[in-house]
Amino acid sequence: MVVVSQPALNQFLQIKTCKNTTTLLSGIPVVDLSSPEAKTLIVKACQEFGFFKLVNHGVPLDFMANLENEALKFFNQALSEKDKAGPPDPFGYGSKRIGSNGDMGWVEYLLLNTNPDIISPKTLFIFRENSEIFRSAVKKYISEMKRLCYQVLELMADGLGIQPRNAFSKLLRDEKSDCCFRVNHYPPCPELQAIALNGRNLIGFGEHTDPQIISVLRSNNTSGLQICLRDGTWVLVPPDQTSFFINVGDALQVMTNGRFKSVKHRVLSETSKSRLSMIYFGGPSLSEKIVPLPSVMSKDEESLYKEFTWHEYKKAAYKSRLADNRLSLFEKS
Ligand code: GA4
Repeated sequence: MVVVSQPALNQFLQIKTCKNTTTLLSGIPVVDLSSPEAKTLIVKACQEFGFFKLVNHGVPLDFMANLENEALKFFNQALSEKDKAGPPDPFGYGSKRIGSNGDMGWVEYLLLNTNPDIISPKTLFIFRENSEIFRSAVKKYISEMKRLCYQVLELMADGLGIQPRNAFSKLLRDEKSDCCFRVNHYPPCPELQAIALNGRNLIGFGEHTDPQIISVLRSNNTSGLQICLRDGTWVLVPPDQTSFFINVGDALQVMTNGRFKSVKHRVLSETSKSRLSMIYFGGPSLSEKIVPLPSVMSKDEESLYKEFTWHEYKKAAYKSRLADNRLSLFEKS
């Protein structure tokens, strides 16, 4: 007989389940960063899916593996140790609660801000209390993520015929850019799955779009990530620990006046294997106005959105629930 403690069961019952889809995204767009076709394929993928897989990216595989190992060491500690880096404000260690408006998921995480000038006390605490090896693995990984984002954003601008080609990337290069880094650990849940789920899956991280410009995700080889196609179908994204998955965020949707789609995605928990993902979110500085770039727009085209700053958008995002359509607040009627 499977015995599950009452507190574990209570926490589990607060987390939603959903029916898993069996569709495997066979036609997932794959972009080889070293190919001359990259910019064309990136634009096509961002228009159709807001999502693509990036291969031949040049990020050393051992940077990815080292950080994964260090993160697992953190998550394998006793809860009382991890809780010293929480509760998230939104940075720090969090477990099951996502944001502060009642969203829950079968996940524990570390959220760090990455700008050394505006580093949060919780982020500093995590680095102080954990090994120098962890700190340096995060640092190396993040500098690769920055480089990758600049390169991808410049290819996007090139592909869209935008001048100058750093029109997007300069927002992340800004010394006040508001970028953050998240490590999500989805523990396995075999007992709970067996007793109560009846073929449904626990939601690890509920459906949402990312508010920023761009997100770069890397996971271990455990599946769980799903994206929502434009017709509303959910499809599984087969994991690939050597590649990155790029998401268009809400801000990039606005800056391209809706040409690029910010992709709705979610993670459903696996029953038997733990999933570890690391996501770098590239956002502009708080004072940046998020408006369609003039060189994207055709003659007489009007912005689909009211003007807003990244600070205003972020404030609205933090008042919203994960699944809310945050951009609808800023759409012109
Ligand atoms: C989704 C993307 C990033 O993980 C994140 C998340 C943030 C958080 O976990 O603190 C939010 C979520 C995310 C959007 C709506 C709000 C804020 C949780 C939540 C319910 C760090 C981000 O920037 O926005």
